[in-house]
Amino acid sequence: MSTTTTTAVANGSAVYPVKANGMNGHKASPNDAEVLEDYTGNYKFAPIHEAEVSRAMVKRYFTQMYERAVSDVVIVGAGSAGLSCAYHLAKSRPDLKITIIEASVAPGGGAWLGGQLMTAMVVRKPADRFLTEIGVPFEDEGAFVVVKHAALFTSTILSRVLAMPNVVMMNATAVEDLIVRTDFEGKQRVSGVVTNWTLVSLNHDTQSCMDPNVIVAPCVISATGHDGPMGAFSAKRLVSTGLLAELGNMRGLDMNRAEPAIVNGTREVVPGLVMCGMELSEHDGSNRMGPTFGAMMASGVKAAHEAMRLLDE
Ligand code: 48N
Repeated sequence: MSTTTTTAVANGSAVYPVKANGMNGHKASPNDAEVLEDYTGNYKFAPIHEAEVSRAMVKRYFTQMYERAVSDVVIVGAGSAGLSCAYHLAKSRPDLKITIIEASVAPGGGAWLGGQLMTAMVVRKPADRFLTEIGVPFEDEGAFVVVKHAALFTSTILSRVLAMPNVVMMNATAVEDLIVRTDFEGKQRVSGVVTNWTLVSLNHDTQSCMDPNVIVAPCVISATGHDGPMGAFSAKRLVSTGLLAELGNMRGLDMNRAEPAIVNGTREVVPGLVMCGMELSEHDGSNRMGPTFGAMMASGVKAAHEAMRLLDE
């Protein structure tokens, strides 16, 4: 059924024929209806059928889910470290299929605000070079720089990462386990991640047997932070699976010790798993740095280098 109706448009504007979009396969297109960007009360959209919206989303999401079941790199956590890693890795290796898994609906982790919910973000030099590279303006205070709002960094790095053709991000999706394979020498290697919708992962106590999904990848980068509902996820899982004897547990705040320790400690902590950002402070027992973010950016970049080394082995 496809009918053409005409709609008188008020305020003396011309009358535009608007063709209703029946489900008989007629696809709405802009030339089916004069679309009016008229803010005098006559704003008009091209016609659509609700099912088209659903199909546009479902087709894309599940196609990428199918294609990314085998990825080259999975990055767990889209906070400042994970996103900085994704940016540098995707830019350096556009051939790699990089899949980011982020448990929250809103990616960005703790980098939407500075300290104590205040808005400015402090970044110690030389990490300001990363801000310059991605195009985030800042005020220079000598030994450090200040981004006027942390969200300016996070929204910029997010937009840069999501614009990269080889990057797919699945937010509201949790990594709830690691794929660990044992080779013929008995050596265990992380070979991918186990995923579920975050709302499911957080409700395993309310409904049993809600089994997960998997993504296999020769390299997993874990950047799940030190707090939050699933903070330090991989570090804790390494302990419970016996791949790590015990957690180092993050130590008290010491900016001058913490930031170089996190950057220089960024590494492949077990075969196939690179760890970066504040999750590393829980793994290694290094200090926390508090409301300064340069180490997250530099650690993310180093994790990208570690991943490239690992993949080239
Ligand atoms: O921002 P975070 O928490 O982690 P980082 O390491 O990127 O940045 C840490 C930084 O914000 C600080 O904590 C600052 C520097 N403060 C230091 C201090 O001394 O207090 O991002 C981690 C992301 C979050 O978005 C989580 O939702 C996500 O990881 N996440 C997960 N995503 C998927 N699966 C999981 N299991 C999971 N766990 C956490």
